[in-house]
This record gives sequence, structure tokens and C-alpha cells, in this order.
Amino acid sequence: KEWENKELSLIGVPMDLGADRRGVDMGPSSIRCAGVEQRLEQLGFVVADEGDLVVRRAKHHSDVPESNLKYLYEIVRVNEELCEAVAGIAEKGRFPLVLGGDHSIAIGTLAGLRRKKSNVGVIWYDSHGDVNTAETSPSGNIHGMALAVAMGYGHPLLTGIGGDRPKVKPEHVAIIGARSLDPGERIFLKRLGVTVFTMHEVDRLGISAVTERAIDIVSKGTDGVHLSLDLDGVDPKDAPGVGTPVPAGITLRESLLAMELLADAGIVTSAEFVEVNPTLDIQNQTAKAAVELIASLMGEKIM
Ligand code: 4U7
Ligand code: MN
Ligand code: MN
Ligand code: MN
Repeated sequence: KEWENKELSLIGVPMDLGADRRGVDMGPSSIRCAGVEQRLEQLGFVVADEGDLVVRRAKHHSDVPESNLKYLYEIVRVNEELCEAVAGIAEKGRFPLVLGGDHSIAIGTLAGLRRKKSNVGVIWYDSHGDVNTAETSPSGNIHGMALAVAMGYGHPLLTGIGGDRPKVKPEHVAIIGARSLDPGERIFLKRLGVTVFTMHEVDRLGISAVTERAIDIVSKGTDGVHLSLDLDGVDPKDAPGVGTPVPAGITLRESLLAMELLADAGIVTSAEFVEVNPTLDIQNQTAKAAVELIASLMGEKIM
């Protein structure tokens, strides 16, 4: 494994402009408060906390002529910075761990990873598909478009971050936990042939078989695997501090098992944990869940 040296860099992206509810900008802070750095150090990682990127609070969101994309320009600027930061971390052979922030930051993360890896596999752990474009989006919120952008679909200012080429191929993507897809997203996912493990598959096969199948898909023909975990993929009973909760999701316990299986497979080379909103949380429960998930992903064992 390339991060056998156990060197890891944390980077926070305090951005909430990609979502309608304010407050996910405090996500990185809440995950730090829940003790992420100490937990990783206990696992033997040498952690460099690179701090947070600067996000400017834009006043108006209707700043794009003839488009419904909210806060496009500032989201592009932040993601360009994130792309550089992640590329720098990956090039040093360190493990990039990105803390969000709304899910639009996956655009910058994946663009940065593309600098080092030409075929990155992606596990998109989320109750949503995040494959809208301006044309299909019911909201205009860019966090619901991040995976489409990474595959090369969307506004050219977004798909052009880190260069015009697509950052991820549809056949290297597996979505886990989907239970809220917009009509346009269903059509798009089918057309591109993206593998989607909805809650139907999680219930029928169980989370372990689903995770094993996802591991197969994202590791075939790829030179690294990125985990993009939206905390709303976890059931809101276990992760209430999210802006777009969707009931009947994957429990925290099942999610921890998924992380353990990923750790055992030894394939994950980068990760991001996004969409924690402490203003909607109960006693930082969701950030604490994120830290548990991170620890399991990075190899923590009960015995
Ligand atoms: B998240 C939504 F319409 N699909 O596009 C949209 F339901 O990063 C939600 O997964 C997107 O939290 C949620 O606005 C984006 C909506
Ligand atoms: Mn989501
Ligand atoms: Mn998401
Ligand atoms: Mn969300």
C-alpha cells in the first residue's frame, strides 16, 4: 500500500454554499472536536492537520446569468484550491482525508486525485446519487451534482476544475445506500451504467455482500480507491446532524462493518466525510459517528 508509511493529511473545507441549509460549514470543526486527530494517532498515523481552506460567504446566489446554479463562482474557486491541496498531499504519498463541508467539495477532491491517478475508483456512500445537472436539478444546489461533475457532466466551470478531462469513469463508481433519487438521476445513472446499491440491495443482500461487490467494482482496472461518504447515507436515527436526512437508511452499525471490510480489503487510498451539520445535531452525535467510521476505515479493530 502506498500509505504504508501511515502518513495522513487532514484538510477541512468549511463550505455550505452547495446546500440549502446553512451549517455544514461547521462540519470540519465538529469532526475535529469529536477527536479525529487523536483517534488516528492512536492507530499509529502521523497526522498533519493542514487546517481549513478559506471560504468566502457570498451574498447573492443568483450570480450566474441564465442558470439556476447557486453560488457557482465561489464553489468553483474553493474547489480549485482543494484540487491543488489534495494533489499536493497525494503527490507526497500521504493519505488525503478531507472533512466537509457540503458534498460539492468532492469535485475538488476528485480533480486533485486525478493528478496522481488516471483511474480512481469511487465508493459514493450516500442516500442520494448526486448526479443532477443544472437541467435536471430540482434545487440548483451543487452538492446534488458533484458525482455527475466528476464524471464530466455539468457546467463547464465545474467540469473544468483541474483540467477538462473527466476525473472518474462511470464503470469505476459504486453508489451505496441510495434511497432518494430524482427522476433525471435515475435515467442518467442507467444511461451511464453506474452501479447503484440502493437500500433494496442492502436489505436483500446485506451490507457485507453489498460492500464486497462494491469493492470488486471499484478495484477492477483502477489505481486507487476514493471513499466519498455523505453522513446522510447513514440512517438519521444514528446521524441526525445532516441537512437532507432520508429515513430508512444504513445503520451506523452496518456502516461500521462496511468500513471494516474496506479496511480489510486494503484498497482505499483517500477519503472524505461530508455533510455533517452540527446545528441540526444532538450533542455532536453525527460528528462522533464520523470519527467512528474514520477509525474503522483506517483499520481500528475491537480485538
Ligand atoms: B447530498 C436533491 F432534489 N437530489 O439535487 C438535489 F432531493 O450531497 C438532493 O447528497 C441533493 O446531500 C442532496 O437538490 C445532495 C434533491
Ligand atoms: Mn446525500
Ligand atoms: Mn451527497
Ligand atoms: Mn446531504
